[in-house]
Amino acid sequence: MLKLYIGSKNYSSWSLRPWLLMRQTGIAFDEVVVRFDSFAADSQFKRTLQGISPTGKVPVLVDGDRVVWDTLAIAETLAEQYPDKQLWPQDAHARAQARSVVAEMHSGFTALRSACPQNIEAQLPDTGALLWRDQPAVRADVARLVEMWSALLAQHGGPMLLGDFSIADAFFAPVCMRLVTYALPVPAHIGAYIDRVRALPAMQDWIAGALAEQDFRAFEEPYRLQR
Ligand SMILES: N[C@@H](CCC(=O)N[C@@H](CS)C(=O)NCC(=O)O)C(=O)O
Repeated sequence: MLKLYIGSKNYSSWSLRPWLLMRQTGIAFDEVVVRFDSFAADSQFKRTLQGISPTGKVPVLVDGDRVVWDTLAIAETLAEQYPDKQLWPQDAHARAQARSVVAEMHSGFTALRSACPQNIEAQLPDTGALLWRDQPAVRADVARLVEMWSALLAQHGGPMLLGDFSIADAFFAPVCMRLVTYALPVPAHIGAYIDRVRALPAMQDWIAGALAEQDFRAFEEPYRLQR
């Protein structure tokens, strides 16, 4: 059985991506949650991952003696291993688009990622309003998302970015959650896409898991002093 090591569901945006991909497409796996305590060398988190993850980070996929770390490598490995699940779109043109936006997410959107860390249980609209007012780089990241998602939804007709659910939607799911947590302004058709992602059964399961954790990790909380 495949084993997926993930971090705290409330905070770990990278973990959400492969978990959602596998759960939503029916790829069976055992989940191993390594909740964040800290990322110090002697933390429980790092000690648990020792000998499993060469980077000491999550997510990590373990398949027998094969270890795959880093979300993009995990997604590609699963797509190769489960061709019938069509994790990438079937059409070569759509697949090239999906790969491009996934790579763009994997290496980019740094302003949005650093200013608006994932925090599913929190509601931070006032913080979001200040970030929106003061950080042009955050506004630029959101503008790029709106442009990208609008074009893909218009071209492929929805409901997901490339038509059916694919790796692309899994990669942007944490961004959808951030836009909600920080109440960043987006047009109605983008809000509707975000709602469809949040309504995916697997996404609902992840959100329920995140809400059940009830941890407060100060190093993941630039904007709150307590829960
Ligand atoms: N590029 C990696 C990033 C993974 C990552 O940064 N994971 C975070 C949790 S969301 C982590 O494990 N951080 C521990 C640390 O930085 O020491 C991927 O795509 O999987």
